[in-house]
Amino acid sequence: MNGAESLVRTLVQGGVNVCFTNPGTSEMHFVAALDRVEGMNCLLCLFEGVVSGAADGYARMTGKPASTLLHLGPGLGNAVANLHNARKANVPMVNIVGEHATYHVEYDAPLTADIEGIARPVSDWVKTSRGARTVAADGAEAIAAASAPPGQIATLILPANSAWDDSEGPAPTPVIPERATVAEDAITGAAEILRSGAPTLLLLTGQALYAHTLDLAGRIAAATGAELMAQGANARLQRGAGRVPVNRIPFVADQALAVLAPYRNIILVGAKEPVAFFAYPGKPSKLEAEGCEFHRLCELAEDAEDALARLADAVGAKPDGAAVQQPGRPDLPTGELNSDSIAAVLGALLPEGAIVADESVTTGRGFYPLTAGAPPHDWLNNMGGSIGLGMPLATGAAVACPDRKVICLEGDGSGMYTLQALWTQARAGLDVTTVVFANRSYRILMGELANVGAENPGRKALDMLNIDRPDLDWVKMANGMGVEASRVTDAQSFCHAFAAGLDVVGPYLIEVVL
Ligand SMILES: Cc1ncc(C[n+]2csc(CCOP(=O)(O)OP(=O)(O)O)c2C)c(N)n1
Repeated sequence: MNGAESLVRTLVQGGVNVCFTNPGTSEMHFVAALDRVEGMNCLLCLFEGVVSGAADGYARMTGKPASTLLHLGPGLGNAVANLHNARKANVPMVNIVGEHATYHVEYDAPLTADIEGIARPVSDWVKTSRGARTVAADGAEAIAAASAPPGQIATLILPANSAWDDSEGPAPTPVIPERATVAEDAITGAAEILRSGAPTLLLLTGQALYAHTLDLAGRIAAATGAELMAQGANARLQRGAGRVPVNRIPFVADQALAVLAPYRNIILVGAKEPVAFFAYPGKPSKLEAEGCEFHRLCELAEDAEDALARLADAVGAKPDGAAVQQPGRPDLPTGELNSDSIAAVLGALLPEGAIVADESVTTGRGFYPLTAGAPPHDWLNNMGGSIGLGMPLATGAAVACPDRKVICLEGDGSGMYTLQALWTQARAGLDVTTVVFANRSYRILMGELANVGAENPGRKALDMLNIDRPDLDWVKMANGMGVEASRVTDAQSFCHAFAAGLDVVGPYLIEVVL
């Protein structure tokens, strides 16, 4: 057995049984090994940003790492933006990056690059295999590193000769570390604050936004009068009818300051202290009201479910005490297409168990209220702010959950970065309905221009913010990658197209012209 096969067997035995790939010559032995080893589902992606974004979506929905297969420094480089997003989402991921044979590196062949240097800023763990006899053990170490709570990016660099030389077979499955439980001090401290009667917010993210954990937070809120809120962006938020409702901190810094203003105490449950997305002249970076104090119940890597359960006991929260979202769907709208009418269509038709990959940028800012009473669903955000995640994220979520409908809400500007994901969706028959908000602009940046104080944009500046001339034809682009598609210009036709997309088992795209 060669090193590549020992690595693939180690991955499969270690529970890593999906690989998103874009290979080259140096990865040929890994690719060949895929045919000899049962149990690895391999999906080709036509750009590496799709590879890394899909692995992120897969990990968010399964809690375990997918592997990626990338071609030397440039292939890894193409994957970097969505690796950045994945790292901010704290997902587990095992990257396998091919490298020249160890003896070939010194000749500076065209693809020679500082792979470790490219990997380090977007990885929590980086290792170059030293040879075929240790590559399986390195793979096992990578799985353990990726799986360390709350989830890490592990990048294993695989020189071609460590793939083709003889190995000693697969390495044993590593021990996956458990989440640590929080010390009693954190529980008693939080309970004391909650009993003080001062206006208090529980700010949640990570595990705390999974339905059963959220229920504990809801019980604490009901018992103490505290309120709940989620971070502005979250890896996976479980919401809908019958679940404890939570809103997110708004993106716009002034709005965020306003919603946080009433609280005297903010208890962080996995969440970070909130900061503005950017600095703006004359505005604070930290989103904190005067006199508000932050307290930490648990870190993201710690066991939020255990911490909230203990806190619920400490404050005497009743079982079944949480206030949950009542079911309710808006009426199907007619007339103009805008953020509200789109939200109404989503709220009216969102199927039970849907997974929403949200990169809707400005169009989607108001989608939460009208979708709150839809049947239970999961909502995934871009955590790293690097656009071009939505379609890959949806692709990975669909691979993870083949029995659930995935809905990708996508800005047209963001969508253009990684639309190759549509081809992978078509090839694998993935059940994704993509809605592209074709406002023909980088609308968010129009607002940012004013927010940073750059006034009176002229023709040249506006040309950098509009993506018209020519208008993008999303129907043709989707069709060209094997995905059925339609274009809508009013709310009623969006209702029909969205319903049609949901009926298709497989990918479908709707261009919503705004
Ligand atoms: C990788 C990367 N490049 C550029 C940006 C800057 N940027 C932020 S939002 C945006 C445009 C988003 O346009 P679109 O998806 O159409 O949404 P809209 O603003 O129109 O709602 C750009 C270019 C970014 N965040 N990430």
